[in-house]
Order: sequence, then structure tokens, then C-alpha cells
Amino acid sequence: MNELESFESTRPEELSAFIGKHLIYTYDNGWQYEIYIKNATTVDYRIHSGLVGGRWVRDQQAHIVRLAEDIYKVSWDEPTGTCVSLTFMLASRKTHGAVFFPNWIVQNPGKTVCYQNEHLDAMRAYRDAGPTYPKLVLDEFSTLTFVEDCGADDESVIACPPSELPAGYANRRNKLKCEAASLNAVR
Ligand code: FER
Repeated sequence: MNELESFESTRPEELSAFIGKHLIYTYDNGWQYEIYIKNATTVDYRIHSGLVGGRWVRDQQAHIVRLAEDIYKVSWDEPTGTCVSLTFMLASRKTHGAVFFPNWIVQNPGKTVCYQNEHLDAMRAYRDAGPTYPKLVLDEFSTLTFVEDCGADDESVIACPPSELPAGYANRRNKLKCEAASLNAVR
């Protein structure tokens, strides 16, 4: 194995620096999102603004990999039919999101604005009714404005809709250094 390959990993023990991270980020188009990397296969998230601002989701199953030192990718397929693949570049505090929205969401974004966990059957029914095409492809970079470590499987991190958060919650800024913690298990 060469040095580069050794950073590529899907093994939970090599994702440990990323698991438990709570991240708030703003896309260059102004859309603001929040995600909690709950464990090696699960994320919770909340959308503060954008096409589907107000939407929040817990226990979304996701594929989480480390692409390189300090770079992680999180990908999932939602019950709505939206597919999401996010790359988190912790050292440079940037992300890139590739999100593929089915056409029914573009036509009626409000249908997905809810606590999805309580409306899973409705989301699947909307998805199956379509239309799927043409998809809206969001292909945007964002800036990580807030990063903290909450540990794994903490149900209190994403626990209410954005509207019930204290004023200024999503606009807190910090500069937590993430790079130091990312290199473990492989060396
Ligand atoms: C993100 C972009 C899109 C994200 C979630 C989505 C948590 C999901 C959108 C949707 O469900 O409609 O960066 O991060």
C-alpha cells in the first residue's frame, strides 16, 4: 500500500476523527446547512435556508468514507429520491455538495419541508408519483463556519426544527482545528 492509498478508508476505526462532528456550512449561493455525523453509517441534518429551508432529518443512513487526510465524503439516497454527496475538507474548512433533486421537489419544495422522520410514507409516495426528470443538480462549494465535536450517537445535537433554535444559532462562527485529530489508526 502506498502512502496515498493508506488514507482511503471506509473502515469505522479510520473514520473516528470525523464521527461525532457537528458542522454548519454556507454554500456560495447562500444556502445554509447543518449536519451531525452521528456514527459511521448515520447522519442527522437540518436545513436553515435554501430550496428546502426548514427541513430536518434524523437517522439518514449514509455511506461515509475518508478520501484523503482531512477529507471525508458522505453520500446518501433519500426517501424523497434526492441523492446527496457531500465532501468535507476539514483543514481548509470547505465543503462541496453534489445534490440531485427530483423535479417534483423543484416544483413543490414545500412538500419536503418538515421533520421527515414523521412523514416517511408521504415522502416515498411523492417520490413514486414523480416526476423525477429533469433533476436539478446542485453543484456548489461551501464554507464551514462552525465545527465542533459532539461524540457519537448524541440525540440532542439535531433535535428541533430550525425555527425553534435560539436566535443566532446557525451564525455562530469558530475555527476549531480539525487536522490534528484526523490521522489515527493508519500509522
Ligand atoms: C446538503 C445538501 C442537501 C445537505 C443536505 C441536503 C445536510 C439535502 C437536501 C434535501 O433533502 O432536500 O449539504 O447536508
